[in-house]
Formats: sequence, structure tokens, C-alpha cells
Amino acid sequence: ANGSAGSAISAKVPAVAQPLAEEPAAIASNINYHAQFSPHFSPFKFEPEQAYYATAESVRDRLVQQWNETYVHFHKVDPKQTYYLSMEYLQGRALTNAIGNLKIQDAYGDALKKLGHKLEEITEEEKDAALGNGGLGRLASCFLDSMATLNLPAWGYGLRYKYGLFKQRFAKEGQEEIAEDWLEKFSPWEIVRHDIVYPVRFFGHVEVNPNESRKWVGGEVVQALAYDVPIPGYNTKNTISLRLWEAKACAEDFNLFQFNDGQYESAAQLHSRAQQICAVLYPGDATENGKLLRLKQQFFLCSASLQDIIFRFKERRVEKGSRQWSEFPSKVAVQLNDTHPTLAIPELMRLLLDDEGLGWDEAWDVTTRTIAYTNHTVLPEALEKWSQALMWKLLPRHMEIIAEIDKRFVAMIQKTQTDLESKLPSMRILDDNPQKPVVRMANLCVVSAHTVNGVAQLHSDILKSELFADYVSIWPSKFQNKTNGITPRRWLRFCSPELSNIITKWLKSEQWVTNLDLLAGLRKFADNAGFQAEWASAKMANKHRLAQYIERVTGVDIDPNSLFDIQVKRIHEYKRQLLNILGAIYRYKKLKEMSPEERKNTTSRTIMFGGKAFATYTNAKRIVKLVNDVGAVVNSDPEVNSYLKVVFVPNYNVSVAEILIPGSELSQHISTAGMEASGTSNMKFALNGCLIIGTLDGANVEIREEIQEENFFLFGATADEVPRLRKKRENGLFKPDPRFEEAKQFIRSGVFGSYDYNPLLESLEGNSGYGRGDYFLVGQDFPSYMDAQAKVDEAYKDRKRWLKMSILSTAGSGKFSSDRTIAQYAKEIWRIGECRVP
Ligand code: GL9
Repeated sequence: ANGSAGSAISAKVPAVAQPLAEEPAAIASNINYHAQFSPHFSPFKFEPEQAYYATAESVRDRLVQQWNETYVHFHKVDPKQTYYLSMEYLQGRALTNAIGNLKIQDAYGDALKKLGHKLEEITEEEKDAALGNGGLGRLASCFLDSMATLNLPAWGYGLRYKYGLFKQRFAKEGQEEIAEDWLEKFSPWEIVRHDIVYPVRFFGHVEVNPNESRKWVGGEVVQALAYDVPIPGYNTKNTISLRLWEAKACAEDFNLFQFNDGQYESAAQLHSRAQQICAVLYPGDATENGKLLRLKQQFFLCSASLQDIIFRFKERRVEKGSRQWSEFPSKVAVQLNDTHPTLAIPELMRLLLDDEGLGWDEAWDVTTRTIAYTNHTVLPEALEKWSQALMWKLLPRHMEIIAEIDKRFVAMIQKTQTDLESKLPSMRILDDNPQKPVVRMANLCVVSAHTVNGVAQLHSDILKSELFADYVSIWPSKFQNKTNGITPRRWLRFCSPELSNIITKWLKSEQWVTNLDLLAGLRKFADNAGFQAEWASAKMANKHRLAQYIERVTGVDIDPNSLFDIQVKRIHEYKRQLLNILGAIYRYKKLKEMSPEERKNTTSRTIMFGGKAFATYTNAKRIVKLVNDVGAVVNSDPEVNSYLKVVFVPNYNVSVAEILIPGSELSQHISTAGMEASGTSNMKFALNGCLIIGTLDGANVEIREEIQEENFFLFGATADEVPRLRKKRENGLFKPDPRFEEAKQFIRSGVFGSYDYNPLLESLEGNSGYGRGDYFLVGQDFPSYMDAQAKVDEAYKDRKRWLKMSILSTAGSGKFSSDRTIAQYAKEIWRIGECRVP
């Protein structure tokens, strides 16, 4: 069943339409047009919601036009193109970003005014597209923005989940998860491509032909239908694609006979099975639960995307005359975002071997020169391992191919790397442990990819010295580092127009938006009183906006003159929100013990938390509950609540981050050293002039280097000390700081309510075990954390010094633009160049 597919450019395609008008009056009439003729609501209503959809559709027209031009241009130039394969994209809202990148915000603002609306108000109507869990998904979205802005021939591929990341709500018992229906009405940002459909097979068996060639047949076939989300670059015509696949059954799969017979469920069985594939984003954080559906999702993404990539390669080949398969790697680069799309490796092999008739060596050469792999974590529970039995059942032909790759790898080691033979049991792709035979996806990636990269220098070093150490001597040049980055458009230019305007004014240019290193030019104004005053007033405006938001969603009234201290990220024990809240508890206890006079000498703080806990991660949920309970007590304690507030901001997501980050003054990036591969919110906060309290972990190390050590509040054990400290603890040699004991005892005394916090506190006791025996070294780092916090309090009292540090944080953030990261991937991994639409 070959699905009809294709976007071949036919001679009958009409020429590209005229450019759309730029004047507010014409834009207003275009918005009106959409309100009337792309109707999704009854015609007698034009409230903010209707105005949002009509405006978005009007902007979408422009994106479509630029997208078409970009597609035609890439087709004509036929450059080498990158395809980013990711199970997650955390896009957030699109409207502000689109009109900002197209540089039409003023015209749209004026047009909406004519229609009786405010642009800032209608943008609030948009639902976040949350097709990702956290940093890894948001990174993919920042990368797309940079690829488009750098005019790179590159596309993203992903899945069109019906339900994205859950909505978080707090009830008496703690966090509740609610399905988030981002497509409830519809998304104006996607364009369905009914002509781009590929069949994806599951189950079935392998048929061996008389000539020894093999074919995967039978099983169930699902159709992959393409939806394109246009991704505009900043200040360029280039608009690339995020192509999201949706799973559909064929009409023939609907059993009309059964239906007419009244067997409604079984008649639609294949339909509902197809629908399950893209029903929900896997709510995984760092933990991976082996689930058949998750494996199906992963294969569905890989198979549809590779069929589409090969289709485009062939389409361009037809026009260029004969092109050999050996040229494929000079036309196509595939980047695997973590191990989730690893099945792209055996799927590309299968397509080349079975459908295209290549021999093993040729197919392997093409595959390995095409695919590159990024590792995003060293947490053992996040390294995907799939049961061999499950793989044989779902993907019998792929399992044959994986077994062959494994066999050849073993043979190669035995022949050329005899010193590594003893390491083979852990280096092999197949783990044949009879208890539970599995396929190790990371090993498959390392063996097959031409390049393996980590996401910050420290993380890449750890990959080479620990996780993948055994492979380094075989392929020393395979391992690279690509320190993560963030897009300065969304994360400064658009989320903080106040600060952006000041930067542009003092740098006398807006070039920094696409050349973030230019922020270094702010260093010379760091002590300038006039600059400091403008900086302070922009930060204050953002703090007010944040305070209003907090009041609206939590009812807690926070003081914009207090120090705004924020920790937002997925809730995980290694990220140590527990360290933060224990510090807050200790602070509260000390404030209670002080006289009113003594309190007046302290620095007032508002400590904000945000982040979602994986639904079945019990300790993470206990931490959420503890923070909420502490907040309830502290915030209503009239004695101290003008000096301390603790707030859990519900439902942290991209658009909440866009309010929190600009209003922040201190942010916490306090993971146990060696465990956070990079972190990316640390970069967003620093870029917005927020100071960091943190450990020497992930990208913190490089941020501190860039903004200078005196502007960074450092504490805690280093990554190379951690194993020794854990050993010491196991041997019963750890002596807890009395302040740490006092904080824990305060919880036990019941001040924060009757919930049973003992299991959580017990994770900090004992001597050993993952998740027990204080594996994450909260007790170990507590005293140095508290000392660093005392330095923060002192620094905040010196207004000028604090402002200077804040300015230097922004000035030192140039390195952390995703433009820099993507330029490095393009040059050092993908080997692609610019392809700018004229
Ligand atoms: C992560 C790492 O934990 C982060 O440190 C890193 O910044 C990002 C992006 O490289 O990748 N790996 C990972 O599995 N997640 C990350 O955030 N988790 C989620 O995205 C939920």
C-alpha cells in the first residue's frame, strides 16, 4: 500500500501571489475578511477571542506565502538539507513571535486599534502549543527559530499530539493533572497537506524472497498525514517547516458490515488504534517507562519522516539527472534529538536495503554518513532500553537489522580492538541478559552515528570520560560538544520590550537581536548612573507585570520591592527544589526568632517556584505539596510576611516563563553537580539581567565564565567530588550541618500541616541507594548554599552593585544564543551552508 505522496512542484502551480499589504488599514480589512470568510464562530461576535483567530489567520497568510517561496527556492538551489527529528517541540504561543519576526508588530497593533482591540490583549487568547515536556522540547523550538533566522536549509519533524503536556492544578492533596486540549477549537498555525501521506507498518513478518532479499509484510498499516507549521526567521523571508505527523486509518479499515450489524466498537477498532498513536505526548521527564504505544510513536515519527526525506531526495534527483545513493549524505543530514528517534537508523537501513535494493555495505555507509545523535542526559533511568521481545513483535525487520549491526560491531571489536573485548558486554547494542534481553538505544546511536554530541562542555566531557568512554578510543573524533542556546527573539526581544528598547538605545543599533555577542558592548555602561536608572526602571516594570500575574492566578499579593527569587523547571530530585524549600523554611524560622527591629535589617524576598511533576513521580509530587504548604503558612503569617513570601506558580509553561523571566532578579540552578546536562532556563534568566545562584553544573560553568565569577553566586560540591562524597556518606562519615537538621526538624514539628512528609525527609537520611541516602547531596551542599544565599542578601542591599551585576549578566550572555549553537551544528556536524531566499 503505497500512500500517495508528494510535493513535486508542478508546472500548473500558479505564480506566487502579490505581497500582502503593510498599511494598518489594509491589514484591518484583511483581519475583517478572515473574521467573515474563514468563520469559526457565529458572525455577530468580535470579542478578543474572535479577533485573535482572525488576526492569526491574517498573519498565517503571510507565513504561507513566505513558506512557499522558501520551498521553491530550496528546490531550485538543491542544497544539502538538515532534518531535525524530535519527539518534542515546546513551541508556546506563535502570534507575537510571528509578527515580531516579520517586523510588522506596529502595523498589526494599529490595525487592531482600528478594530477596537489591543494587540497585547488578543495575544493572551492563544493557547500554548505544549508538545514537549521541558528543556529538550524547548531547545528544539529555539533551534527551529535559529535555523530559519540563519537562512539554513533545515526542517523539523515531529508528531501532532492531540493532547500536549498536561495542565497543572493544585488541590488539597497536591498536584492534579488535567488534559490540555490545545486543538479544542483549532490551531491557525498549521496547514494540513492532504497530498502528503505515507503508510507506516507495525507488526507483521519478514518474507524472504528466492534471491535472498527480504521484505516486511502484513501486520497493520497506519497512514501518516503531514501538517506543516511555518517557522519564520527574524528579519528574513526564509520560513521553514515544522512538519508534524498525524496518524490516520484508511477508510477501508472501517468495517461497515460490523457497524451495520450494531458492533460499533469493533467496526471502528482500527480507526481508534490509529488515533491512539498521536493522542498524547508521552508525559516522561527523565524517566522512561517501556510502553508499546511509546515505541509505536517513535517508529511512526521515524518512518514517516524518512519516507518524506527520501521522496524529496528522489524528486530533486529526477530534475538533476541521475544521482547515486552514495550522494544521499551530501544532500541530507538527520539529527536525532536524544535517543527517542533512534529507529531512524534501522528504518533508513531497511528502506535502502529492501525498497531500494542496496547491499549492506552501501546502505550502512549511507546511513552512518547521514545520521548524527545528540545526548541530553546521563541519568541512568533516561537511557532508553527496549525489550527485545517487544521489538521483534512490533518491528521484526528492524530487529533483524539491529541484530546484524550488533553482530558486525562485535566482529569489528574482536578483529581490530582486542583490548576492548572485555568491555563488549556493556558496549554491545543487544543486552542478552537472559532475565530481560533489551536493545540499548544509546549504544545503537553511538555505533551508527557519525557524530555524537553533548549539550554543554562539562556534559560532553562526562560523556567522553564516563558514559561513552569505551567507544572513544575506537572513534576519537566522533565525540563533540555543542553548548545549548536560546533564541534571543522570544527570550528577550519579545518577552521584554522594555529592556530591549534600552539595550537598542544604548548600543545605538538593534543588531544584537541577530548577533548577540554585541551585548558585550553594554559592559562599558555597567557603572553609568543614567543607564543604571533606565535598567532599574525596566526591571521594575517587569516586576510589576509579574506581581499582577501572581495576584491574578494565586491571589497572593507580592511586593515588587522585595527580591524576586525564582526556580522554574520540571520537578526532579536531582534539580533539588528540596534544597531551595529547605532554605526557605530555615529563613522563615530565623525570621520568626528575630525581633521586629532585627527583621528590618533583612532583605525581603519573594521565592517563586514553578514546574510540573511527572504524574507518577511520588517524591516530586511531595515536593510540590511541601512548597504549597509552606507558602500557605508563611504568606498568611502577619509577623513575617512582609519579609518573606513563598509562591508556587501553577501550570508553568512557555507563556508563563515569558512573564516570570523578565521580572526575575535571582534564579536558582542548583542541581547536584554532574547531573544537569546543560539547563537552558539559566541562559534565559542571565540574558534578562537576572543573577544566578548555582552549582558548577551543566551550562552554569560556561555562564559563570562568560559573566565573570564575581557576578555569580556559586556554591556546592563539584562534579568530580560527588562520587567521593557519596562514598563518604555510605561509610557513615557525613556530619550534617546543624542548620540542615533544624530545617528538617521544623517540618517534622508540624508547622506546615498534617501531611506526612516523613517519606520525603527519609530520602535525605540513610547511607546509600538511588533516591535514598541523600543521593542528591542536599545535606552535603546545604551549608554552602545558605552561605551563598547570605551573600545574595548582602549584595541586594547595595543597589548600585546589584544593578551592575545585573547589567553584566546580560552583557555576558552573547554566547548563549541558539544562533551560535546552530551555526556550530551547521558547520561542524551537518556541513550545510546558508540558502537565503532572495
Ligand atoms: C534535558 C536536560 O536534562 C537539560 O539539562 C538540557 O538542557 C535539555 C536540553 O539539552 O535536555 N534532557 C532531558 O531529557 N530533559 C532535559 O531538559 N528533560 C525534559 O525535557 C523533560
